[in-house]
Amino acid sequence: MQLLHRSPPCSDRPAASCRAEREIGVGRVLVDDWAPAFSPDGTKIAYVTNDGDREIAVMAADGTDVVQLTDNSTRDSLPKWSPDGTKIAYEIDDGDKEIGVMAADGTDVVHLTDNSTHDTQFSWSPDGTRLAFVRAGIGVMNATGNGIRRLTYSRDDRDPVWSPVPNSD
Ligand SMILES: [Ca+2]
Ligand SMILES: [Ca+2]
Ligand SMILES: [Ca+2]
Repeated sequence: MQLLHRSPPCSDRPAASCRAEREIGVGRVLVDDWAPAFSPDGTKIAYVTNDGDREIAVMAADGTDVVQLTDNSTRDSLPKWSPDGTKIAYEIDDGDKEIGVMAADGTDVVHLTDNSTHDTQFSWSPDGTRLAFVRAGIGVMNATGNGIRRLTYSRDDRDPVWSPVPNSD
């Protein structure tokens, strides 16, 4: 098993310390990046890298085979693998926040939302067909971006989490 860790925000610490805290430790390989997410099969790690704005990248779980998946002028962050490992949802900050999804190789990018409100804190349903998210309350949409339903309207409602599917084995 492997354990990755994410350190607290840098706040007012010196830049060098901040940089160190943002490194992802993979065995002895350290990467100056953050927000790591293991693929469901444990073979890959998606993470956020910074080239001025932010991009999503993927590497093998041993820190090799780095591939940058996005290359654009928006701030892309918070990669989350679909349960079957074929897609990665991520946050796109274009001034407000949007939710995007792409194939795990960086192709087939779809912006699931495109508006002037913040769409964030998304969570894949266990069957991979839907995403819960936060837009001034909790919402749910199909993983294709359509069928948006707003469930609550309180800005205090955050971090939606799906119940697990009972194991049928
Ligand atoms: Ca970017
Ligand atoms: Ca927008
Ligand atoms: Ca938005």
